[in-house]
Amino acid sequence: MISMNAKKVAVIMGSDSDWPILKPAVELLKQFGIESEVTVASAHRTPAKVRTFVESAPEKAVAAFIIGAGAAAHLAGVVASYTTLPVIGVPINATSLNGMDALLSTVQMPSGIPVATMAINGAKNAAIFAVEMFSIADDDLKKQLADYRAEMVAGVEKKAARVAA
Ligand code: RP5
Repeated sequence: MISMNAKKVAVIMGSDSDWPILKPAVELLKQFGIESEVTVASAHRTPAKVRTFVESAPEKAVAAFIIGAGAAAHLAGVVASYTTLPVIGVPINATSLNGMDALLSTVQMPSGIPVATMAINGAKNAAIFAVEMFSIADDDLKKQLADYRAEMVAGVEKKAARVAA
């Protein structure tokens, strides 16, 4: 059984070439004090590794997955098939189709096995979404999210003032 304190995020990418896109998500999680475990495993090239990693996640206190993959990006869906923990998918722009291939492969899941799909290369939103889920039962994370929003507003206002000057 997952403890209410289980807040680790497992981050899986289909290739090491996806890391520059996923790295900001891991950094953002760290900023919120959320631990992550990162690995490279491919639905196509290393399917056995994917299954073993996902099935061992609960005993490592993993409470959600962030999955990034490009091309025919089945990885998030395959991960979702092995777990009932929430799976957040990040389609990655890795081919001449500019990420549309990955977006459609990630988002068009058959009914019953959901993947919460972010924008193409939208890794930071994946991290924020995970923090939002964890914040449901964590007032400190709620406060951190409110501060993060307030900083965003201040940043936008600062830029707006520059435009208006
Ligand atoms: C996918 O194919 C990976 O997630 C990556 O986005 C894409 C290209 O992989 P490499 O050929 O760079 O290893 O499986």
